Amino acid sequence: MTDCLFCRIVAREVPATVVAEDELALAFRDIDPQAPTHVLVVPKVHAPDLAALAEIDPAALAAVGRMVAAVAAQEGAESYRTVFNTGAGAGQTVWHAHAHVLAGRSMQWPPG
Ligand code: DGP
Repeated sequence: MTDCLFCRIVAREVPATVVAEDELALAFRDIDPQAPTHVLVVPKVHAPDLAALAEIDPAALAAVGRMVAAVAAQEGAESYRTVFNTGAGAGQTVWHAHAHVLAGRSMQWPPG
């Protein structure tokens, strides 16, 4: 058994509210939502962050990008924010690449 939380969600060993899935990626609701829509889109393959995913499996990275747009459309979001936190100083807490899809409220810039 892996100790990666998102690998375990992909394997359905840890429950999550899944909103989209294809061969290469999975989307599920964040357990601590920061907006009315807050969905995480993860590659099924393990990679610790965005850059590593681009090296390990570019097709999975493309699938994540397509799923981000599909989830936003599914949620009825005309505007949305996509965030990849990379590194502890940027707020990354789970070391499996994931896109946050945030929508349903106005967004500030610069982000905090
Ligand atoms: P980050 O901080 O960028 O690494 O984002 C990790 C996100 O994962 C954070 O917003 C909270 C979410 N999260 C942590 N544990 C769980 C879990 O068990 N289930 C779900 N659905 N989300 C989780």
